[in-house]
Amino acid sequence: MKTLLRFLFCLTAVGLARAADSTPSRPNILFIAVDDLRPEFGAYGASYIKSPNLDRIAKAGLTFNRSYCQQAVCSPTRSSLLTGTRPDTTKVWDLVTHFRDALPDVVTLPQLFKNNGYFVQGMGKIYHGSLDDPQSWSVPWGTPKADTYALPENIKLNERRYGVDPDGDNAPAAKGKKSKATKAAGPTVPDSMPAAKNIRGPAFEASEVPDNFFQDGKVAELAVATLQDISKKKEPFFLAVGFVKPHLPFISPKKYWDLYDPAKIELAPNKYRPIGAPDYAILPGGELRNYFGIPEGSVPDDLARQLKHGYYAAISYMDAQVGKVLDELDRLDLRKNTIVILWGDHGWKLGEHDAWCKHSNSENDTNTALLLSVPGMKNAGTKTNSIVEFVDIYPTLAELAGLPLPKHLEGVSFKPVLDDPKRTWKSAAFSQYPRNAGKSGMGQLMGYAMRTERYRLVVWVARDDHSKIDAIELYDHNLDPQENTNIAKAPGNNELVEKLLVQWRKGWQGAKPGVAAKL
Ligand SMILES: [Ca+2]
Repeated sequence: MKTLLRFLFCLTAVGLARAADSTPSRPNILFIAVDDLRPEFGAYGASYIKSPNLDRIAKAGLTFNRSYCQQAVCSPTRSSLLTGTRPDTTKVWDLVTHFRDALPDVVTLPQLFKNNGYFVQGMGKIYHGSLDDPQSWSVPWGTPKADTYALPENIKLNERRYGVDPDGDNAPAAKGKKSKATKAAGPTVPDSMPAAKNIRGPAFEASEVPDNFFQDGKVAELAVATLQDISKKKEPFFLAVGFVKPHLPFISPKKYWDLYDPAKIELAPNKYRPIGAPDYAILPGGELRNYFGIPEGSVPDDLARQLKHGYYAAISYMDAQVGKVLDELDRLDLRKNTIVILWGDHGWKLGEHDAWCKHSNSENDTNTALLLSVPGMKNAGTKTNSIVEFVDIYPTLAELAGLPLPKHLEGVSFKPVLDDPKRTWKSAAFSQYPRNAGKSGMGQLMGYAMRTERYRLVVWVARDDHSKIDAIELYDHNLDPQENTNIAKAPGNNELVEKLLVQWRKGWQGAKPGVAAKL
């Protein structure tokens, strides 16, 4: 009898051990969002920008050269990424609409993790402004308050501001409240808002203050403290940490400003609008002109150099804060079971096309920074040219964590690209941007962009009738990577445009891996 009992006990013990083996612990997720960071820093080959900590993530992960956001401005791109759907589904084309208006029951990316047993916490800029989503978090989202400027004269200048969204996107001061006028008129187009010129403080500043004087330093400290706390929990965590630099104003403690020699900062070579593009394709950037001392018209070269200096310094400042969070992850020995993802919410134009902003369908604005590090990945430290979209981040993280994919998703997990960074993937990425009016009295327009491996096609259609085309842009990245000349009407290109239009009409469903022919 004793022998039989011992035998049964052994069987049970083996069975339990097997069960434990077959359900490995789920990975933690460190989800880092960076505001207005374009894919230009160390990991992207721009060694003149000091970003040792972003580069650490790249060294332990994969760097995506062809990652594209779905609409190049804060709330639309974030709403799209975090719901895994595109702007025409979220109906968030502006800075005041919440995605829950159109998608009341959508399960967001952090919410999916919460619903599957994760402890989910968010801090800093994750959703835009005050458009938070309480359902996404296990505990309320929060951000430490901090001053924007450190120098007294700049604080005074900034106190003149009124009636402008705090994000600096030149939108109304709704601050999360919905503007009835805006809702009735359709999407808000940031650059078309009445100009509120020069009402903020300066566009850049360097001051002798500690890192935690500004918001990003405080958010890093909160993230470090939170990691210590949540690492003691039984359940895995999803920690979302949002940094607001290098968004305007380009401000950082002076030690980061001093990393750069202004004489070595190169200015954009293409200080002109794309030749042959419609006037509305690229706007000069009302956002920058909200800041004190920014003149109308082209930005003079000496000011351009100072602005770029400020942007680079702000990247280095943000990078140092990312480093504090990574250090704590290492100190707590969590890295071996934590996926780290870092993304910039869209690109930016630092003088390219004579513009200083995002808000367009151009490569400068839609091509985004994306780094993804998965413990034990075999291709750590490499780059990929496979085309991915921000809507793909949701299914990718869910698949990596072994979570079920909701049906509403409009992206595709790019986990196979992690295993084979050279593989052929999506045949195109799609972005969009609204404009107020076309040249032919067509009323409100939506520009829908399609980026294939070689071309960028942008089709500007009437908002209420997509069969009405106001203008087409076409750029050949093999010959014109800066998108300086629209060749849609160039002699001999009719057939190419028609061919690309066929692919464009198939949209994102037609560009999934293995579906469409490459162009
Ligand atoms: Ca942004």
